[in-house]
Amino acid sequence: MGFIGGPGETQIEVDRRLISERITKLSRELDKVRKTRESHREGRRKTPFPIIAFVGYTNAGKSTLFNRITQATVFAQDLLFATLDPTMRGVDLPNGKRVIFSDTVGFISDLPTHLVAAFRATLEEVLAADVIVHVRDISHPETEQQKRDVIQVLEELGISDTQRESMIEVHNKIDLLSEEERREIVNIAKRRKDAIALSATTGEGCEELLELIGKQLAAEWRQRALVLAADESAVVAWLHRHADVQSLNYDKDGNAHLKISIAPEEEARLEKMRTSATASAS
Ligand SMILES: Nc1nc2c(ncn2[C@@H]2O[C@H](COP(=O)(O)OP(=O)(O)OP(=O)(O)O)[C@@H](O)[C@H]2O)c(=O)[nH]1
Ligand SMILES: [Mg+2]
Repeated sequence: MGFIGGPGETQIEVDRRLISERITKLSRELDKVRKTRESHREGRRKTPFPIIAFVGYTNAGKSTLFNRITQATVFAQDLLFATLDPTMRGVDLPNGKRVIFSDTVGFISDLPTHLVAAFRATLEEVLAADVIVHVRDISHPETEQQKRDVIQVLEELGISDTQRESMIEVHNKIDLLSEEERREIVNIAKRRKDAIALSATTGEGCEELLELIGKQLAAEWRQRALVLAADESAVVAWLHRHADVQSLNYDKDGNAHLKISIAPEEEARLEKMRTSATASAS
């Protein structure tokens, strides 16, 4: 009994074989995830919406938060990749801005060395994120160590300065804390501009997270004034979808005078659109 190996195989040899089989299987699975993601990434780059990536230690509550936030307000039926990749979903923020949320694979310390590379590869799409949301299990006894591990992985991955500056920290699972601890954690987060205490399970604090994400996106945005000719109404419509239109007035000639706030990449698109329109008109 308990002896399931071939003739002459000791229990330790059997264990070793089973573990190595398990590792091979895991490697293969990670490889598959990476390949699928690579093929989707191409399509994703073309999405006109900013990407918000949830990262964090395993079990921190990323998927729970992802589901809570995206279930209430999902609009993604029309986006092809939403059906291809369940870890990406679209949401309208409270300020009306449309974004894509991305759930990622959780980080685990003491990963076997040869799995680390595969794991990192699955995380690479975080580099394409406009805002990184670091989800932490604030009720976990090792939450500080976990945070350090995650930050180290992100640094090694090579996140940009802008990503580092706009990173949001979610202190999740506050429902598991005592009343006193809870008050303290909530207050600490309130004093920081870049942190939110919440519970993905009860939903408490989730709305504030969406507001904060909206603010972080807007922080990189540029304010500008713009005059568009009467025949550029398509551009005005486009701006309503891709920028924050703060004011819009028409003069007697039908020119539109706008004050907008716009993300750098959208501004580049806007310039391109207007140049090509002028070129084809002349
Ligand atoms: N009490 C409580 N439990 C939570 C909360 N958020 C998540 N959980 C639980 O924590 C466990 C892990 O949640 P997941 O959302 O799967 O965690 P994850 O970060 O996606 O984990 P990985 O995918 O492994 O990286 C689940 O049992 C959740 O029900 C919370 O706010 N409060
Ligand atoms: Mg998950």
